[in-house]
Amino acid sequence: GQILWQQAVGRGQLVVVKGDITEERVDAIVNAANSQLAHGGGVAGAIVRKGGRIIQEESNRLAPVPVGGAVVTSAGALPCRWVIHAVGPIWGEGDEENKLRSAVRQALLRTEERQAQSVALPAISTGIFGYPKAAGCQVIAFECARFLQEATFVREIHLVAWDEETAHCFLQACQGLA
Ligand code: AR6
Repeated sequence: GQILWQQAVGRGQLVVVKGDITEERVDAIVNAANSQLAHGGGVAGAIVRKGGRIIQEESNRLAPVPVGGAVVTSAGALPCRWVIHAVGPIWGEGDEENKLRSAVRQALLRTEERQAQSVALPAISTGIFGYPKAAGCQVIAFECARFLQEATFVREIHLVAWDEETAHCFLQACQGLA
């Protein structure tokens, strides 16, 4: 994708990218999944269409995943090595901010456990799940920056925006980091 912004955080880099997450040149990409790991629409649909049904088949063996959790499958035909399925909250179910924080953090922990160096995340929960975009992007950017301060293996986190509004929200959130 197109790099919109990049800054050193801790020993790593936080990068805002505009583009399709399935094409990112990173070790792992994060999927915005539901608890059943039934990958229908949105970024999940794109990941399974491009990566192939092995991703859905492995997912079926790992489901259900609690809201705020994250699990790993292989990536099929995608250029990355792993897909990390993070389950964000549906807006309106309650305690959404903490659940989104947890989903991001769990996804990054799964990345670190694989000793992967680079990972790309979409704006989890802010599409079909209805989390307000600006607020959601702020939570995601903050948790990624925090993680980079303490990570051993993870050195590069890409925040990938598919649409213009999300790109703007990720940029605002990153520029507002302390
Ligand atoms: N690359 C990067 N970002 C994308 C892409 C892409 N190829 N496609 C969409 N987005 P969503 P959610 C953005 O709806 O809100 C699925 O059906 C999109 O513009 O994918 O967590 C799952 O199976 C938005 O900014 O995820 C779940 O049931 C962001 O990704 C449910 O949707 C997240 O939108 C999850 O909903």
